[in-house]
Amino acid sequence: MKFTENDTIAAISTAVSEAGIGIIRISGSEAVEVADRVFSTPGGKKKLKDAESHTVHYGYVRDENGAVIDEVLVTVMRAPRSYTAEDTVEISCHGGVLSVRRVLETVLEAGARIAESGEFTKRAFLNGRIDLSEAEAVMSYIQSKNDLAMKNSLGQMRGSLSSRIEKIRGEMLYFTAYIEASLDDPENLSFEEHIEELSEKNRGWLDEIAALIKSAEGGRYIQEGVRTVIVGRPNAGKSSLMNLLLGQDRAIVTDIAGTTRDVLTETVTLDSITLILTDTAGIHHTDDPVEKIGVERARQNFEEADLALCMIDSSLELNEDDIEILKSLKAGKSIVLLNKTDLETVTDAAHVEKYLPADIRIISFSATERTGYEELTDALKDMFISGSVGYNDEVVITNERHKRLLEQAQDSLTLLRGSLLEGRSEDFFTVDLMDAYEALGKIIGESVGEDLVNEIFSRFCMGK
Ligand SMILES: Nc1nc2c(ncn2[C@@H]2O[C@H](COP(=O)(O)OP(=O)(O)OP(=O)(O)O)[C@@H](O)[C@H]2O)c(=O)[nH]1
Ligand SMILES: [Mg+2]
Repeated sequence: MKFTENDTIAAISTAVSEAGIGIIRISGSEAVEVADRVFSTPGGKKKLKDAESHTVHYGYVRDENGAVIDEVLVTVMRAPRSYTAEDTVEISCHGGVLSVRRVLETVLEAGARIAESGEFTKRAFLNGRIDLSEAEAVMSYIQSKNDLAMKNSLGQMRGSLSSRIEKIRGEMLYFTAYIEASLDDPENLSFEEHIEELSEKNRGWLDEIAALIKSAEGGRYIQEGVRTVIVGRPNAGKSSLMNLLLGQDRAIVTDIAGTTRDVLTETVTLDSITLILTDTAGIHHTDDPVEKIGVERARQNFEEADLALCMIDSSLELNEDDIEILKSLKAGKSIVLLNKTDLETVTDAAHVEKYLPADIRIISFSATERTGYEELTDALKDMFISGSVGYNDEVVITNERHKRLLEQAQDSLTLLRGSLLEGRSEDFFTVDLMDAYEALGKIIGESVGEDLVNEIFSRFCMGK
């Protein structure tokens, strides 16, 4: 790839808010010179250009008139042993919003250009220190909402996905080369006797790719969270459940049916599973125009959710609204909570089961007493993360781009399987093998275009 630039860039790499310290990162061929123009040690003699790599220096950043802007520590990291694989200087200053900005401005006046979003990581990629999937994992790592997401992206940052892709690609290349050679020199080399071996390898590749694609399903839950909607008739205790899960009184709870009118969404992480939790208005038939809109919104959220938590008031008989909701619950995407079990039971699991269209878990619950809470979190883990990254070291695909490319490779290898079964000629094999090889290559960033690379890195945050 040839769109490498190494002009010197700079940006604030920490959050811009009042904090203990703020860091300005400078990277590029003139990083050290630029830093030397603004930095001086107390004695004024020491120059960063003479400093060894990976050393820290105390001193001041001064503006062009020599006035001190901040007291700082400067870290020098020389190419290629830095995040970008270029000469890099990091200035740690006092973390005031204004002071950090002033230091950045001074660095820019001294010859650096402001970095674009993700440009440091983009350079690490363009300089070959990390591949594209590893760079993308850096972003997922920063955005992780729970331990599992963090663990998975950390693994991918360190090459857990890349190494699997590279292994398969290496094997593909070996077979392609052998086929090409036998086509060139049919007298001395024959691929005939390797066809069985290729068929077997292809089965292995297909299995491995299918498993990775399958992991993407859980991957979305791990990375982004499970879109969860709390549904039920008015007064069933939906908002009480919302507050219980959030650990704070976020939604209004009253004994008046129809308290919640609009949808309310909050993100919460319970024991390594993240829920994007939506409380809704009680679903029922009403003529009130405001309530009607609320009920409509509730239904729409219910349709689109990954998970419905259906609240049933166990102290009352099931009514039409309950029954309608129970009938519309989907297998694998619903849990029924028999709420208010601290009161005398009128409706039990057997009553509810009659209306369920599938085998759906029913949990005895009390939002006020917190009964059933553990059982609920266990059920959530069973449904959304068991068998994936939490319990073993499998790679989980959390990136849509990776998933699409894996599917492309799968299509090509399926064609290859057909050609092998039908006993077609060998040049058919190489075409499909090479298509699959290229699709997998794009995951790690081989032969991807400049536009795509720019697009991917533009989604990063500033200073990363
Ligand atoms: N005894 C008992 N009361 C509960 C329980 N959960 C909720 N309640 C009470 O039931 C009433 C309704 O609770 P909410 O959480 O507002 O119910 P909701 O489903 O959000 O109601 P709407 O927003 O009106 O649809 C309140 O008085 C709660 O205190 C429970 O487990 N046991
Ligand atoms: Mg409510």
